[in-house]
Amino acid sequence: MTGKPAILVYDTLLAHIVRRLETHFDIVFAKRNAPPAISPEDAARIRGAAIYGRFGAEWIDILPNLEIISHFGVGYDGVDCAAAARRGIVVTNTPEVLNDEVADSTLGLLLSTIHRSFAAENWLRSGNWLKSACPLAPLSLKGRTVGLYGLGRIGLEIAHRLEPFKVKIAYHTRSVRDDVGYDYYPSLLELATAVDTLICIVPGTADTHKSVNAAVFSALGSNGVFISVGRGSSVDEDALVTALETGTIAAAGLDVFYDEPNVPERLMALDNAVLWPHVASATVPTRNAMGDLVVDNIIHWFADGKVLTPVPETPAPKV
Ligand code: NAP
Ligand code: 8YV
Repeated sequence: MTGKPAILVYDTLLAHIVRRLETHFDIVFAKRNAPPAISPEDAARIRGAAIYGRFGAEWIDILPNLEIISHFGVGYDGVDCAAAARRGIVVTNTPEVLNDEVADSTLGLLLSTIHRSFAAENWLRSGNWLKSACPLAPLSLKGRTVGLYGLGRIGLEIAHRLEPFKVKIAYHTRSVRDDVGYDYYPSLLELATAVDTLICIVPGTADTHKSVNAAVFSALGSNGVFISVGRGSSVDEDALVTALETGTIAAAGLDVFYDEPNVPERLMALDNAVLWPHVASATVPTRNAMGDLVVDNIIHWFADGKVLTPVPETPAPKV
């Protein structure tokens, strides 16, 4: 022990983060998605945590001197912010630095889903092209109306990227925005009824939990395309699979799932679904930028008691 503040770090966190943290702090590694396994001595000396995904009361309650939880990712639905707030612990996340990457990925997922790029490449790689032309993609982006469920930092970047594709754009959020000209719908069902393409980019919360359900898919319709890049918890995944199997909707492109990394076999068997392993922000430059924000929040906290990006549930002095 060096007398430096001790930081608990999930063992699968980006190496870039660990390298930077090691120069300033003592590191105590912990297994992610496993019950806490830490000595009482280490638990007592830990003052910060660099984590991602789940970090619940089972961790917070055994770290008596924890001051900051720095989450790698803008969505921090796995962190028990209520438990942190009760203890006066600040939680930080990594907003803004990934907006463009996720928006770019979303357009890629949308186009891959509509043009069935995966099927076309498989057609070539399997040698079928030597025998016959690749089957036509049944759908096109041309003439579509795209609804955004969520129009925040990332949703707005997605909308801006959609404009050159000459599609109509609409959205549903809890409060209407006065800085955009897109059609607003006060409910998700009304939005789904009005569009043929739905992009989910809302946080995982109690309100959004399984909000994209069978009624929404029915309203989206048989020419419907569903793109999921927010949280899998916002989607009734059984209803989605059934909608794809029965032709209630035409296709889906999914970057997030209800029980990651587990994906239902019924979904894996479908040829009208594009499935990505939660990679919308997964490029080296963007993940390094996210990682820098994780580290800089911790460095600032111990240097001057301020942070760059506190979450709303645990307000703290900002740099
Ligand atoms: P943000 O700026 O906070 O935007 C969230 C948007 O969702 C806002 O427009 C908000 O508007 C809307 N919203 C929230 N709750 C709602 C509800 N119950 N009903 C309708 N609309 C609701 O967040 P962001 O930075 O854009 O990120 C959004 C989410 O994307 C993150 O929380 C994360 O879960 C996910 N994400 C996924 C990836 C990936 O790799 N796939 C990467 C980054 C982020 P109102 O407050 O007006 O309702
Ligand atoms: C990351 C994300 O994959 O930022 C988010 O909310 O979903 C992605 O950028 C994830 O948070 C890292 O676990």
